[in-house]
Amino acid sequence: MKQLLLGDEAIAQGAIDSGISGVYAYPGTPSTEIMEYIQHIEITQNIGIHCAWSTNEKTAMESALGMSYAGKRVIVCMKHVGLNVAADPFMNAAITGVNGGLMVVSADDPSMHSSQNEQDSRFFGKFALIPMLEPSTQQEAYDMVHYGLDLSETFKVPVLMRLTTRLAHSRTGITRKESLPQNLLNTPKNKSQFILLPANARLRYKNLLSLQKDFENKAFDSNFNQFTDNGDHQIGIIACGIAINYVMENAIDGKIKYPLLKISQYPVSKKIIDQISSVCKTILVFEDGYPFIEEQLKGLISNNNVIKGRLSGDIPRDGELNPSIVGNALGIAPAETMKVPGIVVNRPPTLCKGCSHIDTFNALNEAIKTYTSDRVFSDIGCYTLGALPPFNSINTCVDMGASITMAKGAADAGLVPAIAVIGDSTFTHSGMTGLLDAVINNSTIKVIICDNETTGMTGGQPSSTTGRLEQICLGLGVKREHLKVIVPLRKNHQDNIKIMTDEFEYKGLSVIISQRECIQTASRNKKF
Ligand SMILES: Cc1ncc(C[n+]2csc(CCOP(=O)(O)OP(=O)(O)O)c2C)c(N)n1
Repeated sequence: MKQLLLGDEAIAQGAIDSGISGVYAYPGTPSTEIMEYIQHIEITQNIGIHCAWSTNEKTAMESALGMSYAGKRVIVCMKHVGLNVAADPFMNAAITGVNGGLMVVSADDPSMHSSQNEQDSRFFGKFALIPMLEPSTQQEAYDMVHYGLDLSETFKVPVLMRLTTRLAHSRTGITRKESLPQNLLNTPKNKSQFILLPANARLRYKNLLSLQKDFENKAFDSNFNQFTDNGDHQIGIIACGIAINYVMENAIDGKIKYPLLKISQYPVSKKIIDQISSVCKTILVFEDGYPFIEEQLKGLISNNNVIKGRLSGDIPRDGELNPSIVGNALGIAPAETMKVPGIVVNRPPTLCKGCSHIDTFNALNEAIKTYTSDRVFSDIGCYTLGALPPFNSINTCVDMGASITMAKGAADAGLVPAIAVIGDSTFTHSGMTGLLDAVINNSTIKVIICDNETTGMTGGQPSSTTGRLEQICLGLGVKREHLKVIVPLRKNHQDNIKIMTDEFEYKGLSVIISQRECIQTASRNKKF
């Protein structure tokens, strides 16, 4: 019987059925539903799968590596920018290798539906020199978790799965496999494998390099990669992951007349590319994200071939692909059924009615009036909407944690006071170390922590700070007399302005915790 699952849920179910003992993750669209599915399914408790949120992607990656060290299967999930945060252990996990199977799932967001950039995680897989999988359907996503964890245990390396928003967030029927039992506790036989002292690391690196041909051969033999020579050699199509669907949506009577190479397992080898480049002079590459394959093709095919894709300008360089873009590039007119009717009108996001951030920004806008309005360094979360009217309160939003550190840098440059606005989850994710820098320097920055007791932007996951935020700040060395807690409510407006104004005048570090539960989680908890 088929089970109707989102791409993210298919990965989660695939992981459960593959015998994982744990999933580690920090929320981030479009990856969040993987962890949420595992947390909410009954079997998780019955068979004891560890599934608590991590404080950030780096702690998630390292915990997963620890679970793999102990011999168990594990997945670690994040959005693409999360992989930047996890990059240090991710890169080094390729050198240590793994013991129990370890799969890293990174969900990319081309078109930036809910992200600051549209970086392509496939570069990280190539950078780390590990095998990579890119599902084109939810069924493949499910199957690839089994396959990937086996591959990871065969070669004793982490395996990266890269997917994109459309696949993560659309549903189809999945046929499940039989469930595997969890691995037994079993630490590595090689006692130096995980000790990356230079002498060991050099050996480990040579070992990783020696596996590259095997990874290529595996990709060549893989059922996830397929070549079909459909006869008309005028153009050859290479399509990766979800893009294969956009090609097939342009099929006439279910058929594409050009040779088609589907790539869903990496590394890309010359052998795979030869299949198509030997029969077609012109090759058109469809890949969501960056021109990852297109760039590599130059080194893999002859000078006589013509490569078309995002780099050549035949396909837009940015944004996600869709059936019309693919159809246009193939010279196929869109069918009437493929045209998107203009009934969905974009509307700008706004803070929820009754959101605590509204009162925080209203007070901040008053308190800052005696200074120039160019000094509020913000961060990523619901409160980033303070950038929009009617607030227009913030001047920056770059990456998680950057509010405090950018404010510090600006204060070091003489822009005092500099103000940082950061959410509670973002604070523990990557704000705490920046605050420690500011404490050590007694920087004249004013850190406003918008503590709504949840990770609001990604749907209300628990926040690591709840119930311990003041102690964390004090523990980091913030002075008691300059650690203020306010309640952002309209009735406290004047008091809150006064507290902010007084702290803005102080030449040194202040932290103001603006604390009121998120209106959404409060109503879910039936407090209203
Ligand atoms: C490295 C990274 N990981 C995850 C995300 C996704 N993300 C954006 S904001 C956010 C946390 C928001 O929570 P909080 O700071 O408490 O603010 P709130 O939305 O509750 O106001 C998350 C998880 C991201 N943008 N970057």
